[in-house]
Amino acid sequence: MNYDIFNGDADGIIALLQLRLAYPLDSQLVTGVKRDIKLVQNINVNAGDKLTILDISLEKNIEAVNQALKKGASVFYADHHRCGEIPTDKNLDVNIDLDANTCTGLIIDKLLAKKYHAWAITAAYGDNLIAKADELANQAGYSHEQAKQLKELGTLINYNGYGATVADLHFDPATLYRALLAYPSPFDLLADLNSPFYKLRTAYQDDMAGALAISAQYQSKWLSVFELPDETWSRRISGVYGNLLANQNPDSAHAVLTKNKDGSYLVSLRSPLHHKQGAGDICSQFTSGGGRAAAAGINTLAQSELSQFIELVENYYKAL
Ligand SMILES: [Mn+2]
Repeated sequence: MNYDIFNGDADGIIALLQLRLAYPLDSQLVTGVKRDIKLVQNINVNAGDKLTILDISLEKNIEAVNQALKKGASVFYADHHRCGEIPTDKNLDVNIDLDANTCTGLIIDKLLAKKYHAWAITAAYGDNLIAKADELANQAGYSHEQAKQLKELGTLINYNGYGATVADLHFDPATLYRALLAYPSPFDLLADLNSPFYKLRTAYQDDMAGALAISAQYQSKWLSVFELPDETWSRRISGVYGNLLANQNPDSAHAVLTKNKDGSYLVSLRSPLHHKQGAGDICSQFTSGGGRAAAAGINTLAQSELSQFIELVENYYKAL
């Protein structure tokens, strides 16, 4: 059995998209909302199975990966999140790069010698590596207008991954992946007025209007905190809204809070774009937190922990 296990965001979807455009394979898709990163544990592995795992932290999946290897499966792993100690096994092919200016889509792009380069650039835009993606688009000879289109597409696919459950999303990431597989180039997708791009664009504009109408509940030189209501649209827009805020004010960190059903907060933290560090380490100090240096989150932060969180973030960036 082949399993394609991938994060449900733009980077995860487009990493797999490039791989399967290059090497078509009948596989079972395993994915979820963007925050659902412990995906490897969801499958029942047998000897001889082939697992392709993309854009989810090895550290968070290490037990399931080790178990799969022990059962005789082979694993191809590509990612750019915290990895912890990487096991050595002849059946484990690891392609991990923790550089803050790369993403899984770009790691796969390198392996495929830029075969689906426009898609890879779209993944980089989707993972909010705007400067890097601009540079690659320029090097590849795309016009400013084309780069803008890839940026919008990446942002929209990324936006689709945010939600508490797949039911919050406009497209199940597996469905979106299958729909995108019809387009060897993102420009083909943009040319198709019936493509998911146009549905996502309208939905995004509606959700973003809701977020922009809310002002900061806390603001200092180092951090701004925004709280969105307990609504489906909030859970969809929070991460992308965090990216927008980070791009607007690159010297400050930004946290977007969304109320969970139990009254706790779902937290999206973006480090200042000019200091892409610390977010993952800060969020990891909370039980349900994790992520990368530039972008991280906490699944459940108790209301009573909010002031502690704000203090941690401010002390971290103040000290830089
Ligand atoms: Mn990624």
